[in-house]
Amino acid sequence: MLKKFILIALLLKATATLAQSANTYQPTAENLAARQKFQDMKFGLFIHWGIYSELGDGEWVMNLKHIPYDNYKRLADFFYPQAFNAHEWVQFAKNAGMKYITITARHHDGFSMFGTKASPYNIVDATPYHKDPLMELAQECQKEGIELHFYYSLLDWGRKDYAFGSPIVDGKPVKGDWDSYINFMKAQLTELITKYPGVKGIWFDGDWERSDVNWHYDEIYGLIHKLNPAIMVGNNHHMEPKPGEDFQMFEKDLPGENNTGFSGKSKIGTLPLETCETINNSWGFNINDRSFKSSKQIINYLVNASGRNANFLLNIGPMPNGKIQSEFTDTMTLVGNWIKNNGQSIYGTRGSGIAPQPWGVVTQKDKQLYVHVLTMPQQPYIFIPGIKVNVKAASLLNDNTAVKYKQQPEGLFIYLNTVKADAYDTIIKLTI
Ligand code: JFZ
Repeated sequence: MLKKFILIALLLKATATLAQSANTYQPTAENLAARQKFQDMKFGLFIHWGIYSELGDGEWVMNLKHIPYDNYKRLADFFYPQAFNAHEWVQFAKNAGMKYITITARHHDGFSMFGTKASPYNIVDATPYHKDPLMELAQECQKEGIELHFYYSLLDWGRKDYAFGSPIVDGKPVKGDWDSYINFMKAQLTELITKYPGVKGIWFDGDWERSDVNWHYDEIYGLIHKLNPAIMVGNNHHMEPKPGEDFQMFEKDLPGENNTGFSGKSKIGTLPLETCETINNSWGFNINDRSFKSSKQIINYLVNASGRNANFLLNIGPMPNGKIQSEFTDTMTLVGNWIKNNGQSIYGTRGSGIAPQPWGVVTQKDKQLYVHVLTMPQQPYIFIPGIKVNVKAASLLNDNTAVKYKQQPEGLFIYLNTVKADAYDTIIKLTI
């Protein structure tokens, strides 16, 4: 009886400490510095690349086309990205004005795009390529001063230990071995963080498939921060951030919007923000998808994200041979040229606290406010409500010509009649 009581008391204490440790995540000074740097970068390249790329139908192709796992696995037998060149990818990102790369280390299909001891189903051991592109990318990123983050899927369409709650789907078991699966992920995450130089973030996805389950985030996030306290942990669970996370992400929505239906539960919190969108309608390579966004649309999205205090992570799906299709390169060259001239109004800025307006947004860096007029208004002026600080000067960012303005208690009027409108974004710099 007494023994039983002591056991229960001990158990209760253990659960209490566990719950506490999960809820009392204290980011280290290095982590807080990493968050600032993350926010300064503003623009990142998202890359979805895997054996699914071979089928040219997106990263969900196994699921969408009902390809049994054992058939799908054959894609590994002939995955040979002969034209993959880490230097080209990093140059693509740099030329586009991007400061970091987030790449799929393992997507829902469960195939590891890196060399791993935790599973033979990986690019080094299971393909004739026998090389580790993520290692080459990590080294190249370090050399070129680009931050590297890894996308990592929580859900897995192939592993036997990844338990499904519902009846068997395409041969996936109902009963798994959850502890084994969690340990597998911890082993892989340890490799990703300790073996690859300069990794700065982990981008989790797939929680939403089994939102009922205990993902052991306290252990997983705890492990990541123990291995490297500065790592930025984010999770695409479409909910409010959980303890142990370092940034909050939005998928296909600017913070505050919910066009996708994904962002309904994610109230904007206090962590750094990031929103992802893709260059056409697909994440992984899709040979039929020609709904390419224009350079103007991409710049618009970047500016709108910056004005809402968020980073923009723009996705491309490279081809199975490792090449990036020319349409993407062409568009991103235009975006990069624009950023070369206007980057000071984006990089290192924060949201100004001024709400988005029908004509655009305002970003801020120290004593500068950058007024981004994305849509020229009908009337020859714009009004910025609620500017209380004294505006000392206003000029056009691209040629420094003075811009007329009038400050009133209710806000600031900026007169555009003498201003030459820019095709992408007319930027007026205010000194406060
Ligand atoms: C997820 C992935 O499934 C997708 O393949 C891609 O990697 C993207 C960036 O992230 O997309 C989702 C996630 C959740 C839902 C839909 C798409 N959802 O909850 O409906």
